[in-house]
Amino acid sequence: MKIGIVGLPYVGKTSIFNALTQSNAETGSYVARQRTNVNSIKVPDERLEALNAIFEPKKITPATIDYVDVAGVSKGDMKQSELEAGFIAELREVDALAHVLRIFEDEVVPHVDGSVDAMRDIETINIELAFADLQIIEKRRERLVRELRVKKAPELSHELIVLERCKETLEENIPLREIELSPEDERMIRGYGFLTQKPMLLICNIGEDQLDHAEKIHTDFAEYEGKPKTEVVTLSAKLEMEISQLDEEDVQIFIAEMGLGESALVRFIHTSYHLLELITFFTGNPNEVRASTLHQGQTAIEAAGSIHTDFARGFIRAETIHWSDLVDCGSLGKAREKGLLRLEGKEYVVQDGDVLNIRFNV
Ligand SMILES: Nc1nc2c(ncn2[C@@H]2O[C@H](COP(=O)(O)OP(=O)(O)OP(=O)(O)O)[C@@H](O)[C@H]2O)c(=O)[nH]1
Ligand SMILES: [Mg+2]
Repeated sequence: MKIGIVGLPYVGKTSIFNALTQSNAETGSYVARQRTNVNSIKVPDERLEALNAIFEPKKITPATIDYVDVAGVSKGDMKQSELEAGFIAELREVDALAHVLRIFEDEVVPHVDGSVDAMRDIETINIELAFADLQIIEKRRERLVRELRVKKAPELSHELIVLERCKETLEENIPLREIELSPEDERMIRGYGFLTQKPMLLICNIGEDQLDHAEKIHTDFAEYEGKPKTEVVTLSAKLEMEISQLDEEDVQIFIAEMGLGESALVRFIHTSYHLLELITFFTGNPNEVRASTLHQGQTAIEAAGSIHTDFARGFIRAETIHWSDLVDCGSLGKAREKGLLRLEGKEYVVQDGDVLNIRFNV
């Protein structure tokens, strides 16, 4: 899973990237703006600890999320063709967008539009993303119209109708993630990598001095939170970046002292999973206990294939048990004795927390 971090200049994108991925990318300079930062995080998961006790493996492999902190260019700086080749091309590949919004007040840090106004900024970025999508639609439409002039092709006519609808939607200032499409149409247009179709996580970047009002600030965005495939997270990038540079022990003390509860980053990760409708399944043996990510509704054979193509090619069945049942039993052997290991076939829809023992033969 890959998440692209977007937003206006100097809103704290790279600070959040650093906090999330424990990186040290440069912040707050012109040079820093030109650079795309890429890194992945290990998804913390308490269930891995419990499974560690059962399998006693040589290594534990958590699930990962990749983050891309795209160079913070804005339209004014570049020609459309350069934008398209640069950061927009990078964004087409991501599964979701995290839009960082500046809420923090700091006279030292300039705002490109002169004042702090997150609602206005959401619209500014939405317009930019919609504009990029409209360009793609325009190009494809021209080609379709040309092709349809010389031959009859029902699937192309249908595509044209769907694209017209997308165009009208964007022109009404509605992102594509908000329209309802049939599953086939959705799959078809997903091929274009439309930016406004991607799920959106709004990250309200508040200052350390605003922590007490975090809930109030969050509720100001309730309207957005209610929209399809949209979630809101409130955190302080600067604070989180500082926390991410502490030792594990100090983190706990610090979080308790600041009254932060669950760390903002853990919240961020959980929200990302929810937004993307992801689930986690586990595999375990004496070598490795591993957490992997799937989309809700994906099947056992897809789970197998996500680990290794051979597992999918030679898939026979998956011995399946919910992780908590396995932990209650204490071992796979005990679980088998008790008849708690189910034999599931290719089409089995994997559930969050399943432990799969994939039987295959190649
Ligand atoms: N006071 C305060 N400053 C912050 C906060 N988050 C970021 N900053 C500062 O804002 C400046 C810009 O932060 P960056 O993380 O580089 O922002 P960016 O969005 O990556 O900026 P560009 O890549 O240049 O577009 C830096 O000087 C940060 O220290 C915050 O929560 N509070
Ligand atoms: Mg940056």
